[in-house]
Amino acid sequence: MDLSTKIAGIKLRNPFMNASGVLSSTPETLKRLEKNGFGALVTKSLTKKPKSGNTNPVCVDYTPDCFINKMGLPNPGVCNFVEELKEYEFNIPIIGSVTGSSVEEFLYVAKELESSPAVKLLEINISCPNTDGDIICFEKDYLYGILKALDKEIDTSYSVKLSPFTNFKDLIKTIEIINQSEASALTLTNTIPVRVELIPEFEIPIDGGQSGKSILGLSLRNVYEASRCTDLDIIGVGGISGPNDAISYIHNGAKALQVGTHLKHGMLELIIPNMKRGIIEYMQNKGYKSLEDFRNIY
Ligand code: RRO
Repeated sequence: MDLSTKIAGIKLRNPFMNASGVLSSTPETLKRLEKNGFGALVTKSLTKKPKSGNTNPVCVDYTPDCFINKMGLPNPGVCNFVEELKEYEFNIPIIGSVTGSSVEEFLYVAKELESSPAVKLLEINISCPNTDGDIICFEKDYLYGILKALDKEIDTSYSVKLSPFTNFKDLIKTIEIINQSEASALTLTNTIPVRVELIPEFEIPIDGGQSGKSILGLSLRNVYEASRCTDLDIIGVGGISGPNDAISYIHNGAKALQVGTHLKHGMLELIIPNMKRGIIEYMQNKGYKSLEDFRNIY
């Protein structure tokens, strides 16, 4: 059974990736993840300078299979990451996650990642909920400026990672801007910005990003709406914990899938093999030969 797919023309042996930031902060952890059956691996979002991130608690279990995180972009800085990456060889594509707080920083990080032969695609993260400023993807001029700068100076294909929109007209307007750029793909979606109080565990409220099962419906709707207004490849992410979730994302237009929160539950080495097995069973029952046979069917 053929589970292969293509994102930005890059062939993947299967559609599964880890979501950026989940178990992926060093090249060594990516190398360990490679053994767990993924089709591609995504780095932690990288900035120009190293960042230590926020102080604990940075990630709390909120409801079953749902996290709230305020990691605050902890990462070793792009140059250190790329240097360390040279020590490893990968048999699957590495996707470099690019972030920053100015157009110049996005460009700097993208250029550094592009210099690494392991990095086959960039994911432009303009949707981190844990920055000091506004979430970039909601600021159309800023978004346009970043994409124009990338198009001028970067050759590597890229996917743009958006926040989950609740106003779908706004999502479509944002995608219209991305459609004018050289982006090859969309990653939908990042975590939802929320505020929670965990009484009596912590004395202060936590502003952070909500992930896991509780965001599946919203992320899936974003994938569906996007697939109706763009030909960009779509990478679906948000609440995928079993084959049926993965199949839903493909039905609604996704060509690849990222698993995040669920990687922290259960046995890591079984998660992707179990999802693949479930998809193969579904395909056998329906007589499908490839993922394209049941993608975007609505
Ligand atoms: O590091 C984080 O706080 C973080 C990032 Br960069 C992101 O894109 N999404 C998220 O929920 N947390």
